[in-house]
Amino acid sequence: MTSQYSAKDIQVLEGLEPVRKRPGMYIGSTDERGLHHLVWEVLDNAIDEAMAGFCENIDVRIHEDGSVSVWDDGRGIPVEKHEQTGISAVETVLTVLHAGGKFGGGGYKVSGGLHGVGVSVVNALSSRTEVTVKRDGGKYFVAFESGAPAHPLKKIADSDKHSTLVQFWPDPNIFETTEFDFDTIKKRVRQQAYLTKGVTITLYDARKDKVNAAQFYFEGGITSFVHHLNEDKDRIGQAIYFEDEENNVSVEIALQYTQEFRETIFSFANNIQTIEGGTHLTGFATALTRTLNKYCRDHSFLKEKDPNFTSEDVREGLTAIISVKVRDPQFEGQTKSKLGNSEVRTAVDKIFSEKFIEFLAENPSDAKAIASKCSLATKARLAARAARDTVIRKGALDGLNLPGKLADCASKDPENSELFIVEGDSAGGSAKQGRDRHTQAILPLRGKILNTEESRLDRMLANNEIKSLVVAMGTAIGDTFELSRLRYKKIVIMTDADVDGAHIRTLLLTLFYRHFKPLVTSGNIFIAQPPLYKLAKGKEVWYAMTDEEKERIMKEHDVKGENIQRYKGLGEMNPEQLWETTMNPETRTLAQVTVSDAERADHLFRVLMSGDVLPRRKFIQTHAADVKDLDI
Ligand code: 0RA
Repeated sequence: MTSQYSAKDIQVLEGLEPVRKRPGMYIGSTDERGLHHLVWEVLDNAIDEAMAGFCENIDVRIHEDGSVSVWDDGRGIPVEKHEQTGISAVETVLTVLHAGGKFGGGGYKVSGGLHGVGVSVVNALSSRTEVTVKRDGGKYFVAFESGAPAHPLKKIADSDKHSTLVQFWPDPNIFETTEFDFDTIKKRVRQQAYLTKGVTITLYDARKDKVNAAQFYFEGGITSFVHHLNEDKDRIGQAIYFEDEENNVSVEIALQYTQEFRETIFSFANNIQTIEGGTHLTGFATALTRTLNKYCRDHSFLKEKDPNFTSEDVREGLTAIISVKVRDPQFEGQTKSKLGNSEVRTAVDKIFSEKFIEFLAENPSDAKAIASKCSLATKARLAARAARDTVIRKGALDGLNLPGKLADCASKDPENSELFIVEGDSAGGSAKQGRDRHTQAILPLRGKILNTEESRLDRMLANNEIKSLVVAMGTAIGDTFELSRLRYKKIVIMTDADVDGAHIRTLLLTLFYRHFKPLVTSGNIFIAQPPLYKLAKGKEVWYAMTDEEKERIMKEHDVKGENIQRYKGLGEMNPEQLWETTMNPETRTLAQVTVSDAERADHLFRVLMSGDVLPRRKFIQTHAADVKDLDI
């Protein structure tokens, strides 16, 4: 496909200096997440080579010294001289920002756009990087230190093989931690193996006391992924797989229904997970709804009097993977993880509806089981809405009056307004006194706001604490939810650093995740980071967020034991301290809540909030009369 592809295709854009100055701009952060980003970047390059059809094996290794290498048996990064830079292509790729050869359109058919910051970023953020390439009859070696050439490219042996090996030592001056996590990498490797049919990825951990290995090869690609996700679920019919290409968009979809209430749908564009969805997901959802409605009408599973299934109804219990490959992916949204290409919507819609209707026609018993599941979902939805309407009619969200406990801010501009949800009345009192009245509102929540069984919407709204929160936020809830009515741009959860605090935080996060998800995806939800310790010496005061920080301050400033106070709760801080350490926008740290890993979040909430499923099942059983008369 790319036989004339050579060094000249590689476009030279910028130098590496900005990367070391502002690493966050390129890899998001310098914490554990940012650190692993380096691995994703190097792995993505090898995966690209596999997607292009040139590589079958990839080995990822965590070495004994903590460095990481990725080896692949692809074509090898070109080693000939690059015309624009006068240095070899491989050195260009490693030292010039955005020189991956992915930007000229002459290289790979597709490549990851989101993580595609280029391997030069990895080089820039590593104290050492070594690259060994086998191709063109030779074995070549080149090394860099802090991004700068340390060992020029040299042929060190003859070889008739072709492969690329990139090994890097993350720079401890840049990263807060340089310790890689086997399970994090394993999860990623598994996911990439699912998405890249036929590639074998092996992962080794050679670190002392951590020796471990895993290998992934999925003949079935994303169908295997669906099987894996549904392992412990009660499945409906077989797993279905469709694959086709339309308008230069290649589309793969695997799906299977289950008896679950929740949907598990993951979408990918060029092997990058698109947490915020996008055009591939809307194309799929529209086609799924339309096709099932048509099929069920034509086969009288939907009677004349029945309303159509909603998109929600047909997704209940559905496990699906939608994976598209596009030449020029446009990533949008808050976290740049939403696919924007409009041609993808039509391609997915067309391919899926054609193949799915064919499948339903050829597999009537699966079709009937799916229709039955959708009808059940509709009944449950209507019953739940009736229950909620009753609550609302009874005045749950009555009076547009703001709750009495809310100490609102003076500003009416959401852009500069913040709502602090504070645990307990005493901390609430300190927060009210310490805050910036102009921009910061305080809503104290008393005690356990909810128990886990009460996360159903109508019961939630019957809870005064939640009701206050919903009214204060201004967005309403359920079908009437509107993000644009949010009264505060930032909603900050401020709880104690103890078990109760963690519980309340989890409950609130569940509430936001389940019923106000747009607030999470739009980045409106934050968690305050109050200090754990106060250290004092004479008139000087320091605050420490972690034990490590406390130790460091103790050593650096020679603070004796009795001058260290451990904060057990927010209530122990006076208003000035609370302001200074936790609320003052100039000095505080806020952790932004993102649904960065939808699968993990879903799992966490499911495990912690397993009460969510039970009451709903009970609820449906209560309405069994409605459900039983399904004559299918
Ligand atoms: C540019 C062009 C060619 C291959 C590669 C890059 C390449 C990059 C990486 C990164 C990790 N593994 C890799 N394998 C290959 C193709 C050059 C040709 O036509 O032979």
